Amino acid sequence: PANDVGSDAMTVAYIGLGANLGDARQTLKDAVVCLAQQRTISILGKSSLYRTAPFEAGGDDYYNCVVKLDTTLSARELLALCQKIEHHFGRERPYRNAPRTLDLDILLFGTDSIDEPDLIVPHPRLTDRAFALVPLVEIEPALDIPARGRADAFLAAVADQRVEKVQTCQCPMQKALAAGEDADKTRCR
Ligand code: A4P
Ligand code: MG
Repeated sequence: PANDVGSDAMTVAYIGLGANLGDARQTLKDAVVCLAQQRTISILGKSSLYRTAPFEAGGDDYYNCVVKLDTTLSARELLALCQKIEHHFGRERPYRNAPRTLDLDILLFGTDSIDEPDLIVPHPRLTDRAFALVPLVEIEPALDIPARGRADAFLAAVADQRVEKVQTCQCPMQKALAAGEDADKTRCR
């Protein structure tokens, strides 16, 4: 429609979601639904949910995941949307890296390299952090990070950071997978 925000050009972007306050698992699921309901966004993929050790931060374990999406928004519009969604989930910012109900970071926006005071893409700390890198490589094993190269090349350096997949799907396909059936036929998140 003519009154949609953004242009008609679509960009593939990756968003990292994190939470460690309240019902963090449920918050991440709801936030993915929230993104999917935007007219300007189509979800193309979602990683497993991961339980992760707080990195350079205190508080409880985090839950993290990554979504791949197609959007007509500009990077700046996508950032504004992410911040609006964080706000709706009750995000407060008492100090940097404070525990949070929901954090949405733009990890990649197409092949763009953006370096502005309030928006840096690719996310500057993406390759140092298992909680972002592991789910990203799960959904895109052959991913190239603009100006940095293959994403999976950075995995070894973050292998000491605790991240564990959480089984969220209780459907029959997941049970079949657990029972050892062909993973490709039973893939389910
Ligand atoms: N900003 C700049 N670039 C971006 C981008 N690509 N995506 C600016 C999103 N925002 C970007 O973010 C601060 C400012 O970053 C924003 O105003 C935006 O304009 P924020 O979300 O308000 O504050 P923050 O999250 O406390 O700081 P920051 O620097 O974003 O922290 P991080 O890097 O997000 O790290 N450990 C585990 N296990 N899991 C986690 O999810 N998260 C953090 C936060 C620390 N440790 C963690 C986790
Ligand atoms: Mg953030």
